[in-house]
Amino acid sequence: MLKIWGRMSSSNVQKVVWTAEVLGLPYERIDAGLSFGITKDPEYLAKNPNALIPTIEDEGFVLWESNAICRYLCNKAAINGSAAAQMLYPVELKHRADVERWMDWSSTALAQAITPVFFGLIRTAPEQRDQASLLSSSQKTSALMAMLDKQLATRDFVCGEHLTLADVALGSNLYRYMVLPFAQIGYTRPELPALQAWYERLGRMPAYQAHVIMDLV
Ligand SMILES: N[C@@H](CCC(=O)N[C@@H](CS)C(=O)NCC(=O)O)C(=O)O
Repeated sequence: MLKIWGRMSSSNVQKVVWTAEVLGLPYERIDAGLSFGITKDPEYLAKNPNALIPTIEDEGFVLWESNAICRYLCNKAAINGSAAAQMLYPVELKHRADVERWMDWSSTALAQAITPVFFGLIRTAPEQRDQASLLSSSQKTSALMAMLDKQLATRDFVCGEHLTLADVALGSNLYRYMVLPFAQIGYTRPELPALQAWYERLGRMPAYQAHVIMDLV
């Protein structure tokens, strides 16, 4: 059976579990990372020398990097004729490139922008926070969310009218953006109506409710 290492509070683990759920794949998840440890054990490092989560093992094949894992799971399910896989990761060349573009953007732009304010507000004591850096991170994240808002003004999901891996890659940090206690640093999120509507659309999906919507830790 597919094995997934990683704690559920990780946005990158959430993507993998969400993908497995939409594909209907049976899996075993092993808590790892932060207080769960494991990532620096020699056995784990042999699988993932980054000492990061997630990592998967599927029939002896080991893979890390969350976006690569999501694509692998879809590609494998598609070989077995899964309609869900073809929905999540479209085969048409340009549609697929669009999905991959937003997946890359999720890791290289959005995750980089939001991480300082996420760590500052959730994992740092108030007296140790760097207010200027957290404000800057909030503003950068909002600027990127405004781009997404524009993209979503003419479609229900990031790459069209149905859920794809682009939504999965972006959805965890979207949740964080929606619920982070920005007021603690005197910041107010801008009104972004299409982003809000997309968030509510994802929020009606069982896998998002079960694996993304949770207390931030
Ligand atoms: N680019 C990697 C990033 C992996 C990553 O940074 N994982 C974080 C959690 S989101 C981690 O392992 N943090 C250390 C820990 O949990 O111990 C991916 O997408 O898989």
